[in-house]
Amino acid sequence: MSEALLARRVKDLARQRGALILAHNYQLGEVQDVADFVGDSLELAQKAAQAAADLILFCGVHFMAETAKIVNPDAVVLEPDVRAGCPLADMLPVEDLCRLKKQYPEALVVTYINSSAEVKAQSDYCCTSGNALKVVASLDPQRQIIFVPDASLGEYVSERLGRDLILWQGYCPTHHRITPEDMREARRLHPKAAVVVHPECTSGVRALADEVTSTSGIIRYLAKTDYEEYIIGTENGMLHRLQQQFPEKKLHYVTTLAVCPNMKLNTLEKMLWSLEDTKYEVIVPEETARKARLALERMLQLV
Ligand code: CIZ
Repeated sequence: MSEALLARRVKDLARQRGALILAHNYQLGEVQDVADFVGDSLELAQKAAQAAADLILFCGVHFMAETAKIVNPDAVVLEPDVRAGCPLADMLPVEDLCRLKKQYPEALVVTYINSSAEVKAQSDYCCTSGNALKVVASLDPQRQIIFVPDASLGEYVSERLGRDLILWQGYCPTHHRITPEDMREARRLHPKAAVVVHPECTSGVRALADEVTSTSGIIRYLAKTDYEEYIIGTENGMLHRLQQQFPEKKLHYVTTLAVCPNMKLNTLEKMLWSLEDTKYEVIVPEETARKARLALERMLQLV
């Protein structure tokens, strides 16, 4: 079956079933193209919360689908492939966070959205890469802050705000595949390009960029600047959306290795099967969801 026919089937079935399709910026191009909305995890959570549909097909990784379920507990949230996890989220089991909280009983816990529902439920605030600076800056300067699980994002926030944070040594393996050597090579190949990277990249990579920002920030950066060429240092699925939105700009990856294998597990076939068989439903225990929702709501009130 051609990709176009498969895409039409997915769209038709979603319409028949009254399903809303949400896709993350890092999804395969063909998955993004059939979605009702494409965005970062915060934008997707907000869409899920406002969704009139009681069926949501969520194409991203597991913590994102879980977040959609937490903010819209009445909807049935489906993920096309249950194996689409997030190694960064898996680097912080909830037991480790509880131990850290015991070690620093006075500290507030700020948790990056790339985390499990159980970890969110043990947190005071959630944040995304787009609002981490704002969330941390809003907190009492006298309080210690535990920032988990991404140490690169935590270091970036700490440097920008001049504030010490208690960090967990988690990291995104995909963003850490981008090396300073790749950055220098990309700059050599495209000397006129502006370089924008994600804060999940290492400090050595961030230091070589013109701008460090989240995926929604990258879109805004391209919209407000008028370079002809850009080097984009994040998961490479982002270039699909950027190229559609800015066809006149020439875009380059830093490295072809920055591909998240989990994000790429969702395909048009699996989306169709998911809608046909109402699988795989995301379940979050009620008490965990209630506590996690508080941390998410505190973030949303600030932004
Ligand atoms: O928050 C997200 O969606 C992620 C994982 C990255 C970003 O910057 O948007």
